[in-house]
Amino acid sequence: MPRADFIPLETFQELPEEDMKRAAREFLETMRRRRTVRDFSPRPVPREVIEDCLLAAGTAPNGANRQPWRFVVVGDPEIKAQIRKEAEVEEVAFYKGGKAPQEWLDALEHLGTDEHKPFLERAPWLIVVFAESYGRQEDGSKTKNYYVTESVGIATGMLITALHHAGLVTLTHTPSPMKFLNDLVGRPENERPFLILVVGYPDDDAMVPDITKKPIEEISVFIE
Ligand code: IYR
Repeated sequence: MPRADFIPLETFQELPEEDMKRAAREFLETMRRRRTVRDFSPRPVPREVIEDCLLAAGTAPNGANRQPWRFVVVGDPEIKAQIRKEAEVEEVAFYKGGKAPQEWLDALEHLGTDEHKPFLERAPWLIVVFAESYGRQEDGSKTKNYYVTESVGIATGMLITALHHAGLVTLTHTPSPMKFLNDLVGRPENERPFLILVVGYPDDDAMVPDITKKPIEEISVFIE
């Protein structure tokens, strides 16, 4: 790769310390309102909003700026129904077919999840996130990507944050294995399904588990 041109950093905005503290606290409050939701409303969400949130996700830092992600946004009811059907086959094997170890089922118990995934049809959009394991040059030869999992994980986190900020709810769904998604949405073999992000409005009577997040002492160590 030829060296990029370098330009002055003109987008950085410093905040006075008081404003910085307020901004950090307010954003914490915004993020504390985010909940993973499983009860979706069928209300439509404009495609434009999804596109802007995807562009926000696409600003993520990533290995060698390869941007090794591909977001397949499914609104087509028939494709959604097929995704639900195939995901539920895997989920039945997981929950009922003895595939999940008892320890894993015990860990999920408090969330009340099961093999039924109606949200895959009911929510207006499914964003199938693919990780591009390697790239292809025009002549067909492979190019390496770097830190693919980290990069796609960061971009997905930013996508979830952008959608929450836009007033929507999401569910990160990971049927396993997910290879069926390549065929259903027509992605090549160098792209690996990462997760499905279910996006929309919550149902009026949506319920969420009464769970808490760890406090600062449990999630951090400061060495000053
Ligand atoms: N993929 C299954 C199981 C599942 C696994 C974990 I780890 C969760 O946090 C939630 C569910 C499902 O979607 O039900």
